[in-house]
Amino acid sequence: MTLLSDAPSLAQESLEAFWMPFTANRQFKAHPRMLVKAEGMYYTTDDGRRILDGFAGLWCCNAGHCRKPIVEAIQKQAAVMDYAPAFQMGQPLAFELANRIVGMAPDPLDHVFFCNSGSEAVDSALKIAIAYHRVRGEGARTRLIGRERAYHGVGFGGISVGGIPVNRKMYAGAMIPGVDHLPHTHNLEKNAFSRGQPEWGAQLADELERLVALHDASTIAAVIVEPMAGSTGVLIPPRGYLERLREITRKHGILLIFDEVITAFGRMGAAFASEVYGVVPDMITFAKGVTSGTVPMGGVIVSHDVYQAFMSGPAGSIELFHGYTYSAHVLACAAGLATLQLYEDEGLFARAARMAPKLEAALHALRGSRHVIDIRNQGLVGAIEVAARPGTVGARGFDIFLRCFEKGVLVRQTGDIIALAPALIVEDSEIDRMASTLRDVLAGLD
Ligand code: PXG
Repeated sequence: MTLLSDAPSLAQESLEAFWMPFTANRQFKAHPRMLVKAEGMYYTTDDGRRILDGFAGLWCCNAGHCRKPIVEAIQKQAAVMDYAPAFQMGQPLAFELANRIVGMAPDPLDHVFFCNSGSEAVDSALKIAIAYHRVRGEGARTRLIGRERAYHGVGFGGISVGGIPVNRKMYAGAMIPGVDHLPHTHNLEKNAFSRGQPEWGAQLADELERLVALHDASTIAAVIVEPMAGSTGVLIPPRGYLERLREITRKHGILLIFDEVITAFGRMGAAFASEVYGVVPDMITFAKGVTSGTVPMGGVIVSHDVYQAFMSGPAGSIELFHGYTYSAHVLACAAGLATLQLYEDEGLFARAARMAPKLEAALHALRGSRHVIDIRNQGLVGAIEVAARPGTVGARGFDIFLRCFEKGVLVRQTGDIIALAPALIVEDSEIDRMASTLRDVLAGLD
């Protein structure tokens, strides 16, 4: 067996066939950055360099890489039962994992629908919301409200409620109808260099009242937001904002969906961001951290009322015509159970909360570095925004990403924002190294 870490570097022409996702393919294929091994907080490249992972892969490897209990659980399960059909058949790990997740979720969220990614979780949640109203006799409630700058994955539902222009414009005419958007909450004039939740902006949630007045509540199925908007460049919710969204949605019988694909499983210093912000939605989408990124898995946790609304037809009938071949895949379930156990055994959510002030201090110490126009953070998430080079949005951000990688630190770039989201096992010294690398890179940047 050839281990990945023993494989020779690929020749240039072997890089052509793979059309890489969300990647500058031509730039990458001219200057490949190839990872071949991972352990704890570190990757190893094909030329043998150790890279400090400042982003938990892509917001997902919350327990750190190649953790033994998770690896062994996957290996063992693969040899016992590789796959079991998910429709009209069951396997025990799926039920066990659902129970475990429900045990961590806020009341009254008590049922889990499984899928394989964040995008599928979002599309599942949106479909459940629309179907929920219909089974209750409110079939006119089909409208969905998202938010500017939101990222809800890449399905047609997700890009429709999403608010990232480059992800939408190519497909503008093909998106699902009946969607509107709240304004985003980013405001540098009011909130630059906030630590934790910014003070200004709760009133932006009142825009929902305006949309309700325009469309009428009887046409609106759900509002979906990321409690902390990650992918767009880390937008922490203003104080009082999520509470107000909850109030308004409840008042009008509109379901509130928190997309916690990034924020669930420890990222914000608790199992769910819902807990951190003290706001309970009707549904929570999750993915990524549930298996610490090891095996693809996603899901939707729904409230008691939402689930029960579907349990009303003839007993032998299928209640929801939705699901995936790999819903609750047995390897993902094995990985999920081992991951959640590891989070508990090592107290990693509490650890994230303990390390958060360290990350905050290290990042805010970069205030005053060249080009920096904002620094923001909460939990084990932080971002540094730099001024764009005139006429070339994102170019400076991409340079920072490349230079950090050259210096052995993996960060994530979105436009001119650099985000950090290390695994929850991160040590003080590793946070210091991320910050000092950024400081050096910023100092030498034009
Ligand atoms: N919802 C949210 C809130 C997400 O952050 C998805 C849905 C989609 O998940 P899948 O598993 O379909 O990719 C995401 C994914 C980044 C970055 O750099 C963010 C994501 C994925 C990759 C990169 O910020 N978020």
